[in-house]
Amino acid sequence: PPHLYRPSSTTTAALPPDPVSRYHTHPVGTHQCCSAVIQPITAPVSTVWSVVRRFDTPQAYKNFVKSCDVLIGDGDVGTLREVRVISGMPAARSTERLEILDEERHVLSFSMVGGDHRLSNYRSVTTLHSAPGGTDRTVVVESYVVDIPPGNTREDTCVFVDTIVKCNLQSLAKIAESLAR
Ligand code: A9S
Repeated sequence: PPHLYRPSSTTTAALPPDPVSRYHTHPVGTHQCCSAVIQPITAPVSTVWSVVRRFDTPQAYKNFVKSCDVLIGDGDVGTLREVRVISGMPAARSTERLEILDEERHVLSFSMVGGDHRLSNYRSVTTLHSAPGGTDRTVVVESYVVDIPPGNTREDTCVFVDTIVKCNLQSLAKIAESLAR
C-alpha cells in the first residue's frame, strides 16, 4: 500500500538530475493558452545569457520595447520593471515582476502584473541550453502561459504572443551572434 512506501535515501539519490524541462511545465486553466518558441543561436550560452539575464534592460534585444524603468528591487527575484512599448502596438506599457533568475541553470522567468495590455496572468520562462556541435551553439526555449482575453480565441491569442516571442528571440540571436564574432 502507498502509505508504506517511503523513498529511501538511495531511491531519492537515484532520481535523475533536476530536468530544466520542469520549468516549462505550466498549470494551464481552461481559459488560458500556453505555447513555446525554440531558437537556435550560434553563440556560447554565456554570451546569450549575458543579454537575457538583464531584467532591467529588455530593450537590449526586444524591439517592441521603447524604454524600461526598474520600479523596485536590485535585479533579483521580486524586482519590478515598467516597460514602455513602441507606438502602433495594442498597448503602451506593462509592469513586470522577475520570478526566477537562476545564474547556474540559465533560467529567467517573469510575469506581467499590470499595464494597459490585455495579457492577463502572463508568465514566461526562458531557458538556455548548450547545443551539440560545439561550445558556440545555444538553444533558447521560451514558454509562456496567459489568459485568453474575453472575445479572443485561444488560437488568436497564441498567434499574437508567439509572433512577439519569435521576434524577441530572433533579435536575441542577431545580437548574441554579433557579440560572439
Ligand atoms: O515581452 C515579452 O517577452 C513578451 C510579450 C508578449 C510582450 C508583449 C507586450 O510588450 C507588447 C509587445 C506591447 C504587446 C505587451 C506587454 C503587451 C502587448 O499587447
